[in-house]
Amino acid sequence: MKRTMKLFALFAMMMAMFWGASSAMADTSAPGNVGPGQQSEGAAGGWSDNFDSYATGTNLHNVGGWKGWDNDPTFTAFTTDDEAASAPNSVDINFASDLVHEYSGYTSGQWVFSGKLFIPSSYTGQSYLIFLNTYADGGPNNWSTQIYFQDGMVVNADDTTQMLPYTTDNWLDWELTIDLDADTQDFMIDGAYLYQGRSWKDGASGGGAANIGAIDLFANGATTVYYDDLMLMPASPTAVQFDTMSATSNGSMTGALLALAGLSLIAGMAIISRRRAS
Ligand SMILES: [Ca+2]
Repeated sequence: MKRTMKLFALFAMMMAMFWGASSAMADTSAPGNVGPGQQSEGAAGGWSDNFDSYATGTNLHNVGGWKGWDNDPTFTAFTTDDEAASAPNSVDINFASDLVHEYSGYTSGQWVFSGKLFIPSSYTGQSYLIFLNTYADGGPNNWSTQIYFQDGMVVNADDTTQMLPYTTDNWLDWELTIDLDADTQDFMIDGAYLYQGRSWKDGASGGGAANIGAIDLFANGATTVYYDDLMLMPASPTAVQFDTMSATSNGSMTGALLALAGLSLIAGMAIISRRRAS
């Protein structure tokens, strides 16, 4: 009887964790979950979008928290299945695209903004990956990070001595680590640092805020580049793990994966305890 109760308790725990994991996955890209300030577990909040919850060919203006710059539909972008790091979709940033997603509540701590970028071999132009510490439709705006891709090089627009070569026709991993307390940012692409220890508040415009305001995927007239698997997460995985273990949704893919890992562990423990009992 006791063992039955134990197994039932384990089953209940597994279901609760699975529910937490499912909610976290379902929350992906929901505009309501754009920052820790708007989530139940503020300390471990995050955001992600893999563009797979939208139909292929979706105009992202005012969808999933995305919009054209200044809330102008002219600057929108569309999901596509021409390339995808996670199937079926990525987002196609080309010509007029100037696609913005705002965040709120990210005003302290250490965060990692990561994603994948695909630059076709036929690519021409100067497409930008931009982060702002302050964004509002019509302004005021303050830029922290402006990185462009041109003629085979990844370049920091605010210090063009900082550059790295890129490879084409494959998915490149990029990662921006932001320490809002220490006012630093590090940018890594394809396993190499473009820069480290650069100021976040004074990274581009200068005189900015300790705040993650928005990402801006700006084609600047260039031909197509694709982005996929965008994610904004706490730099410390411990915070996420605690959040997941309490079986609450944190709106993050990593949280969901940690929950699934926890599930496997509990299932393994159940098997061991059954073996011991028999
Ligand atoms: Ca995808």
